[in-house]
Amino acid sequence: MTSPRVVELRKNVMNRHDRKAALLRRHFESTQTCVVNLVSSPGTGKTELLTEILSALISSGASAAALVGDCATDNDAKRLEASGAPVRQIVTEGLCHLEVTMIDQHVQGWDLNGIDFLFIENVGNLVCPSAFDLGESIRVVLLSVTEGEDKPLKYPQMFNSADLALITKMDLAGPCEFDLAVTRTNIETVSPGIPILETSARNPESVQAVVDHLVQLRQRTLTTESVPTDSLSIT
Ligand SMILES: Nc1nc2c(ncn2[C@@H]2O[C@H](COP(=O)(O)OP(=O)(O)OP(=O)(O)O)[C@@H](O)[C@H]2O)c(=O)[nH]1
Ligand SMILES: [Mg+2]
Repeated sequence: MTSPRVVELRKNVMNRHDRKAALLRRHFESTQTCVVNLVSSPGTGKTELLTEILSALISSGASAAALVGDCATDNDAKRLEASGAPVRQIVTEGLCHLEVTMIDQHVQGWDLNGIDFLFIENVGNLVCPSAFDLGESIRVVLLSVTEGEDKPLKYPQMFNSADLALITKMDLAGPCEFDLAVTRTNIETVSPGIPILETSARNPESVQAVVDHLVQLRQRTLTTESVPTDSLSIT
């Protein structure tokens, strides 16, 4: 008779996370900060692409910052800082995903009113991050040409919880004998209607296409009504 109690406890913890994430999302809306959560398996190219996206946004006059989660090291924060954006590393000490409390803690001291885009590079993992709402406005899933076309079918939650899918490292598609049509069909199967963009961190036009798409999504997600920040309490 112990298993129903375990399930009940997990449900309560998740409810607490979701409530906190909803509050944090309202806070980000009140500062007009578009929060983008990047999820993928390890090594898909999140850091390399995000560095290019941050540079392109900053060159266009937008303001952008990034949080990056890893089990250990601040390697990725150091790489992202090359873009000129403010960056903070979240070291999870083995935890396989980021949680909303970590986001809340790591944005402390930043004036969010001056940040148009806050990117969150999640821990590389194609399972756990899909279950954790970080208060983001947009979730982006990345899949590289080296990972195999079947990943969307094997990890459907990661794809059907996302708002945008990026197929990365397209410069390697030929040598990897990557089947783009099959991959697109597989993504469509688990997440009908999701926009899909093909990218390479080494192709500035493909980076710009992602930036343009994110700018459009930001316009759509921003609420017209501003929420007074002093009415929000994140505990
Ligand atoms: N050819 C090619 N290589 C890429 C591209 N993007 C990333 N890489 C390489 O792929 C490797 C992994 O890239 P990262 O950006 O570290 O991947 P990541 O998803 O941030 O990895 P984790 O943070 O460990 O999950 C590195 O050696 C990159 O140089 C790309 O568009 N084309
Ligand atoms: Mg990375």
